[in-house]
Amino acid sequence: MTEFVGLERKILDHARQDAMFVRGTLETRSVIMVNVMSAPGSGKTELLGAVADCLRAEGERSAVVVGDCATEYDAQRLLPHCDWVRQVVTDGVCHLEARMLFPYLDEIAEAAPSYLFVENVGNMVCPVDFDLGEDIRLVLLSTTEGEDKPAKYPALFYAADLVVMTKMDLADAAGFSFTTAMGHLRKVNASVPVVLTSARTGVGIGQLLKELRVLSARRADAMHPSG
Ligand SMILES: Nc1nc2c(ncn2[C@@H]2O[C@H](COP(=O)(O)OP(=O)(O)OP(=O)(O)O)[C@@H](O)[C@H]2O)c(=O)[nH]1
Ligand SMILES: [Mg+2]
Repeated sequence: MTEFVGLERKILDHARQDAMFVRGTLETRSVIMVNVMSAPGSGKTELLGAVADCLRAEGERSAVVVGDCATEYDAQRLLPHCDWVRQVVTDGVCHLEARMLFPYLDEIAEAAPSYLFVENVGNMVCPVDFDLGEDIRLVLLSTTEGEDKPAKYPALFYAADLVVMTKMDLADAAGFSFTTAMGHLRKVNASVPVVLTSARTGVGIGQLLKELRVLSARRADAMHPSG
């Protein structure tokens, strides 16, 4: 048992150091990293395409690393929208880890995006335990998956810096109750900002970008309090 605990601590220490390395590297390049986490199919890729379009329209560059157990489908979908995209195929692993980003850090720096979005593997349990070196944790809840997800997966919603309710265009058809969902969310995270979006209609995408900018500025102030 003692040996197991020792080994677990060593693994976690390594993971923490890896995350610190990623964070430090991106910070020196003024790249804000957003770790995007949610259930499979809740709309991460579609949302990131819409956000990247919005950034491009405002003259800013975006980069995405997308993790999936198998296929490069999501990277192919994002290519027309983003300035730099890479797919990490995890071969069945249910989350991304900071060290998986190491091979791409030089390329990301060269691409000079204002935002690096990391679309984690679709999963509401495992990704939250792994710090990737991100500045912002973005968590999605889609109108088609049920209002109770914050209650069922509290660790994920507790860790969120920003929650996005996606597929609002389907809310009525799915019988989604915003009030019920907010009730569940507020029990696990009383203050996290919430944005309602539809990647199909474009509703809320500008607001999401605004919230990301507020969080980025707050993060920069925390890192350099005097500046
Ligand atoms: N109507 C509607 N459909 C959406 C919206 N966002 C995503 N979808 C659809 O929902 C499905 C899943 O969306 P994805 O963006 O692939 O979801 P994901 O979270 O990236 O999925 P994984 O990468 O498999 O975890 C696709 O068919 C999308 O076209 C939305 O805002 N409205
Ligand atoms: Mg996806």
